[in-house]
Amino acid sequence: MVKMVLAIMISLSYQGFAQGSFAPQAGELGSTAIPKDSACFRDWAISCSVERGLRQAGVLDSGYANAGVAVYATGPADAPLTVSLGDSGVATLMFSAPFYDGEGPDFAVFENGFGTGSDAFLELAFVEVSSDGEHFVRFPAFSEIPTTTQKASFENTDATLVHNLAGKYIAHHGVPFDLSELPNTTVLDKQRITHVRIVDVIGSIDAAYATYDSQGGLINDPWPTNFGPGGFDLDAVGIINSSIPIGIHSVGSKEDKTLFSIDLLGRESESVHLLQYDAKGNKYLTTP
Ligand SMILES: [Ca+2]
Ligand SMILES: [Ca+2]
Repeated sequence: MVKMVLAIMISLSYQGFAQGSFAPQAGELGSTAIPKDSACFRDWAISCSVERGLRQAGVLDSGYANAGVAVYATGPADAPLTVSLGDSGVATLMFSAPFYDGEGPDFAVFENGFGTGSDAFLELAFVEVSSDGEHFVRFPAFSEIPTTTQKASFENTDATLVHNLAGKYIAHHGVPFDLSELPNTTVLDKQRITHVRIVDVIGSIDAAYATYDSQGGLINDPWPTNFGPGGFDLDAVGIINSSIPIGIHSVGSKEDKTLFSIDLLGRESESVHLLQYDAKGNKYLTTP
């Protein structure tokens, strides 16, 4: 009985900390954040194009966000090297190979938020994917951030209040996205995704500039952010369920022999064979 009461008290106090329905910030119990160095990442963006948004939507002479360059969103997560999108700015990324809806999350998006627990500065963005570079389908985003007063330019956000929005987690911690959470549609092949598009959430609760979640609710995000690094700061997109084809990677050389590892299933681990070739390309040793 004592144990049961204790369990209920712990459960109540845990829920007491969490304001919202979703997973908490990186480092907190139950967080879904994926550290950038996780071995689950098999591929990273190889190209990124950016259409910057204004520093402040509705204020034309605010100019465009200009911090960073698009190439900072390619390769592994390495914030502070990020590209700032500005209000409703868009980044479109491509990869070494298509990726697919496998078990669990299929890719993750990295931003440069900072802070700990529920006290973190976060800038949010919608995430969309495409299998033809033309039709993009948006992940159903959820925001429970109260919308009674505008979140100020440097105000913090509790990660438990948002789901399926990039920027939910602090720098060097990826926000996972699972293709199985997308609606089925004939314009998207979930087993062959080729593009990821990131669209900045403006964050204003003024209906003239507001952006909305999948339930039609306003998303209240720090705003205005009228400066060069305004809006979502994209660091990287890491792919988990990549269909990188059979890989042949040089892993070193020994005397006149070159060593390769061959990834026969396009997946890491179990099926790696080590082959050795001489300088003429003749195979002379295979290890299982
Ligand atoms: Ca999946
Ligand atoms: Ca980066």
